[in-house]
Amino acid sequence: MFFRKLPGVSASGMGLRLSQKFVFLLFLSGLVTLCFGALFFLPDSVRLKRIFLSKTDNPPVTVGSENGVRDHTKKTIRDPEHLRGITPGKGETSTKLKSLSRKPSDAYEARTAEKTAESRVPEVLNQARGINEAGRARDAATAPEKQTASSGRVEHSPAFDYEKFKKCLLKPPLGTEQGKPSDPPTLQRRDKVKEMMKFAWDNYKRYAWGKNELRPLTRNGHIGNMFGGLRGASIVDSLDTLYIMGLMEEYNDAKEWVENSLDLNTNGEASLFEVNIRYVGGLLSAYYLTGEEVFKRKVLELGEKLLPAFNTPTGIPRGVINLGSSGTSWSWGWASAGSSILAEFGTLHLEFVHLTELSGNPVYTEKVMNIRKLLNKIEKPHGLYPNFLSPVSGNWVQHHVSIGGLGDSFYEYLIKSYLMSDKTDEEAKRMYYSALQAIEANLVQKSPGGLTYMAEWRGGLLDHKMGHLACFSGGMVGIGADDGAPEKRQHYLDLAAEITHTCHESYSRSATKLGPEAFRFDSGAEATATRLSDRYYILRPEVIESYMYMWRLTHDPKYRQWGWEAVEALERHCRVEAGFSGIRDVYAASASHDNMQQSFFLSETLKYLYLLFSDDELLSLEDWVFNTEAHPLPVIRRGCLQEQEETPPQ
Ligand code: DMJ
Repeated sequence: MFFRKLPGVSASGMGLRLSQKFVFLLFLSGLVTLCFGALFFLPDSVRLKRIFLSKTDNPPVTVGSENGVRDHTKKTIRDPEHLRGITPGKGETSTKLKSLSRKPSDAYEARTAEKTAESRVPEVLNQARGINEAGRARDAATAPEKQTASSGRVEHSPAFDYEKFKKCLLKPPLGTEQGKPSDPPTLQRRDKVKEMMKFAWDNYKRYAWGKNELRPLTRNGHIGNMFGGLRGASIVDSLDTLYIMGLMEEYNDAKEWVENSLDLNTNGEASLFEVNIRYVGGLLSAYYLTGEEVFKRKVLELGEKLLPAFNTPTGIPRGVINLGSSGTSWSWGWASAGSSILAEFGTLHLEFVHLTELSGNPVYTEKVMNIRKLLNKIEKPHGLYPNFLSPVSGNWVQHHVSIGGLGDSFYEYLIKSYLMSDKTDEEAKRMYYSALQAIEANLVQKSPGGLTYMAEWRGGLLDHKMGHLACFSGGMVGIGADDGAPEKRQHYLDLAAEITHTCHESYSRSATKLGPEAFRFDSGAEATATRLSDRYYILRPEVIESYMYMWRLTHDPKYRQWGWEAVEALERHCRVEAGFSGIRDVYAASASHDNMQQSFFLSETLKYLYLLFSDDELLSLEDWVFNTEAHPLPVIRRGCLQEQEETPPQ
């Protein structure tokens, strides 16, 4: 009817009067707005939505880790050479099912699948409280200062007092010649590790200064796409290692670079997890060890840039964030149905609590407590935590459970949150021990040859494989042994020792005496890789990490001996003329190198080796917890700090 020419009415254009045209345009714009608005209500999977809406809701195609650091950040299409075989879960599920054994109580899976389909709405409603809180936290994230000023909720504590903090440490802390072992052979070994660090560092400095990692064969730098335009990952990851080893000239170069060249105003797409564990963790440790203000300034600036990642309906952050002013975030393209990864959003707690500690701004702790709250509340299959969770609905997306890649450091951060709180964070403690109970009931297995291992769980089916990444769990179970039920202390110590033994077996059964990326316990295999794609070693630390913890807990000399075997193997097979390199096949006596000196080699592998050959006072476990990148963070002794507040300076 709008198009009909009315008799006796002067008209122009399509024969409509001016007022009619106006009404028509009004209607049309209303219609367009309505259609656009309706897009928001479509499920994420609808293509139309992906075309029209911003990245925040949609995975990009090519984001991921290029340099093969973690399983779950590696599914990129950019560097296939490095990625081959580093992607558990990718296309594996169906082929594996044949070899998997069924556990008795898997009716749960069917029940949960039905339930997820039928009762999504009520579940979402159940989480309404969490969502509202996430919403509040979201506001704080986008305008932390405004929030601080206006809400009255955020109290900025007085500026962090470094001197008072130092007084609360139990062991004489810092300085460089700490932890020197009194027996000459151990000291010699420690010196050897220090020499390895200097060699790795010097070559990085010479050929790759300011880049993220060194490529030791081609003698150049590697940037990758994990850190969103941030540079110098090897520098930030090395600060604390250089410092505790007393490599002061090198440490000073590193500090100067952070001061003058670490540019946080980048616009790239970064892994929230990797930036957190390496940059935030590295800068925090450097600050706590040295008291140098520059590290505090930088880490607080960086911390603020991470906050927009939490802008989701549940407050569960997405995996990828733009560090620029847009602050958009999205899920990894490879993570099913736009999900977030347990090991990523579950590995923020330690660093974020310390960001609050240093800034006096509670927003960081609120963010991670909100994650904890949701995880605590949500129903868990057999008490287990699956690896994929929707940041939109707050429901599990798949039922793959792993203590290795995708899950690993979430469990680690539960027990370490408890320890870092000076054993006051009872919720973290409860969650850790009940997760461990579920892991023991469902995943811990004994091989026919008597090796204890942690299998993976795929919706009730066991995959008899253990990843190198999962070998951190020997140390984790060990450090938690003292704080569970007293009657279980010995049991946990035994379990920790058994897992560490199995991981050592995965090393000693190879020609190079280095362990593969994943080893299996089926089809006659016992702690060996059966697939070509699992045979590589990229200078990972987890096995040595467990040796270090087990040494500290038991002082059984075998752990130092195993650590030394690893040093010899690294020297023989990974040391090349211009640094250290990963190798492609641990079962081949003559190595084929992958041309990458990972930053975690300097931050973790060499640091754990150095600690293994040092006295226990160096970064005492009473005072420090290590983040998952081996950056030491101090136990927060609230009582002592408060006492210090009350005591007037002499
Ligand atoms: C490191 O970046 C961290 O240890 C992380 O938690 C797991 N993987 C690598 C080293 O293997």
